[in-house]
Amino acid sequence: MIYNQTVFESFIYQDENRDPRLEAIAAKVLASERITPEEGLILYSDASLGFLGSLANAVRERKNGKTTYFNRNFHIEPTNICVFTCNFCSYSRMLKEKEEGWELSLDQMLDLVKKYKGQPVTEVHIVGGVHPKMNLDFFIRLLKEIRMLRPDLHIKGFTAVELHYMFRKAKVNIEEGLRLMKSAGLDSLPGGGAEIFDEEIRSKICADKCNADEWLEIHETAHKLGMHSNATMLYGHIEDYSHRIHHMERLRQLQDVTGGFNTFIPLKFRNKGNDMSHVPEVSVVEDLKNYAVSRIYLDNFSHVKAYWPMIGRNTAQLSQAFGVDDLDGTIDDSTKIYSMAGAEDQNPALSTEQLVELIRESGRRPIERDTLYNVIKDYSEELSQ
Ligand code: V47
Ligand code: SF4
Repeated sequence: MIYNQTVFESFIYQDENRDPRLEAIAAKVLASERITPEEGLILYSDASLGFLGSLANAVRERKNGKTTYFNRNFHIEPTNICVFTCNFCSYSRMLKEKEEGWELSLDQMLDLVKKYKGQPVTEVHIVGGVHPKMNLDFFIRLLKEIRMLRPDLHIKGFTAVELHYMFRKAKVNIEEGLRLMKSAGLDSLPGGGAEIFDEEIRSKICADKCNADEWLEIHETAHKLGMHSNATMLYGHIEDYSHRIHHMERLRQLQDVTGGFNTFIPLKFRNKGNDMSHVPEVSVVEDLKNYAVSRIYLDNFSHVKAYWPMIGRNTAQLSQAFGVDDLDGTIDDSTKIYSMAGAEDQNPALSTEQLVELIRESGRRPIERDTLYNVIKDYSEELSQ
């Protein structure tokens, strides 16, 4: 065990306001036992930030030691035109609002890939709106061409929402569609589109896109075909703690069956420029609490990622003491999803040196990984210099 259990327990049990329910939860977590949904709710409602941080950090260090991972990737966002109307989205434009929208041609996207020729990126992340004219055939061509240009690159692309729409239009079922995408070069799926699985909340924030069962079915099928994927949760809007626990419970259950999820990524709702601007954003304390409860609850997920372009560099640093072991990538400014929603980093770009320094300053061991968490480079050697 990497942490000192006796010191940890005495820290927890000496709390002046000892709560037997929290003590029982801590004992379970330290014994690597799974907590129940009810216990998850107690953590959200009644545990102090210090308690949550200590417990989440114990889980984090048991699973990943002092390591914080990052990768080198770039984004392709084929379009921000979208047939759906998610109320929280600041990014999408409808076809009729074309002046603010973009749609990249196949050649424009391939030019982006060529721009990274010779650069040590290991992943391309393809994500965007849902354009009615960009169909399955178009994306199969894109995947094949990227594969030819960069056979070494891991292609992580297309949320379950995008896939659900393009498969339905092409009249193929989920398994056929995923097999076609996989043989064209798709390696894994990003975690987007999950939002909140509770159908009542979902109907209020993103009524018209694929539902929770469909999202989960696409990920389950991908896992069965040997593809990995991520899972997100959009939090801090009109949901309550019970909806977050329900969301994570469904993910935990699927992960028990397939083991195909790499990483859990909580996404903080940002309120600029969308139809939910009247909903205030939650505090940094709430962000840290949420990372910690996720880390404790999702006992079968190896990694919890803080997506720094959205929460900012300072919270990203702090999050590593609250369960987070992954800070995504050294992305350049090729993503607009968060800058359009009011994120801290309007032009998200961090060099490898800056990201390594940010991790090092937090007392963690920076390791560059590939998409599947194979180690590319251990930067801890450079720590002592
Ligand atoms: O599903 C949209 C979110 C997601 C807002 O898998 C918003 O490695 C906050 O899934 N405030 C797409 N969030 C991005 C995504 C992602 C990002 C980074 C890494 C990975 C990965 C996946 O963006 C959407 C939605 O939940 N989003 N608008 C907003 N206003
Ligand atoms: Fe479209 Fe995705 Fe925005 Fe929803 S979140 S409107 S599906 S781009």
